[in-house]
Amino acid sequence: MNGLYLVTDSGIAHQAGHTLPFVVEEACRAGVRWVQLREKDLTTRAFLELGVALKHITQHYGAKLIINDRVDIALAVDADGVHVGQDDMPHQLVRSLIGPGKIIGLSINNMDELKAAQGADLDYLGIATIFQTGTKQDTSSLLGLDGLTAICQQTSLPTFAIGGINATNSQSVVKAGASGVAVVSAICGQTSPYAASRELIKLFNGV
Ligand code: TZP
Ligand code: MG
Repeated sequence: MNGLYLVTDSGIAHQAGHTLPFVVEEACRAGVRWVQLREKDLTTRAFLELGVALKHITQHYGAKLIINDRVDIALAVDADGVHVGQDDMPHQLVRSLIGPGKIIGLSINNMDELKAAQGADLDYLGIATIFQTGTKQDTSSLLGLDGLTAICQQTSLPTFAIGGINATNSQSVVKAGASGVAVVSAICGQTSPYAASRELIKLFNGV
């Protein structure tokens, strides 16, 4: 499985003229096998409906569907897992709710948060924020490639780097030690999410 992780933002998809299910279908068709439904401005009902739609698409392509923040939605759509940040439901509680067979990802913004997560029952770490991004307003301070390397060297968990990653810099991120790259605008905001995904996968495989 390649290490490209699509994190959704339906606002960015709409600005580019796409529905979110279209973006996810095109990305999966191109080979993306990790999809995170991350929506901050939707009602519970709309979030759920998108979750159901994305579950059908990801299941068809054999891609993992991870739900950001919302354990209830993950359970309701039988997603593959949940991604939480430092201010969300504690990952131990997420595990007790979703069970041992599901995936849990945790966002890590610095070395202290990494230390706190050492030995935890997690499946991967999201490492934020690597580069400047217009997608998320309240980002942590930028790690850059050196900060990313320092964190990746201290964990044996798979790591997905996120924040400002695109076709120009993705290979440097993998070379810095990340096992995968997570992107929002580099797929959701592109004229062709299919072509953008193909290019990112090609670059990933070429490292
Ligand atoms: N967490 C840290 S930065 C970010 C998230 C969800 C947004 C990344 O978006 P983009 O468009 O890939 O820079
Ligand atoms: Mg969160």
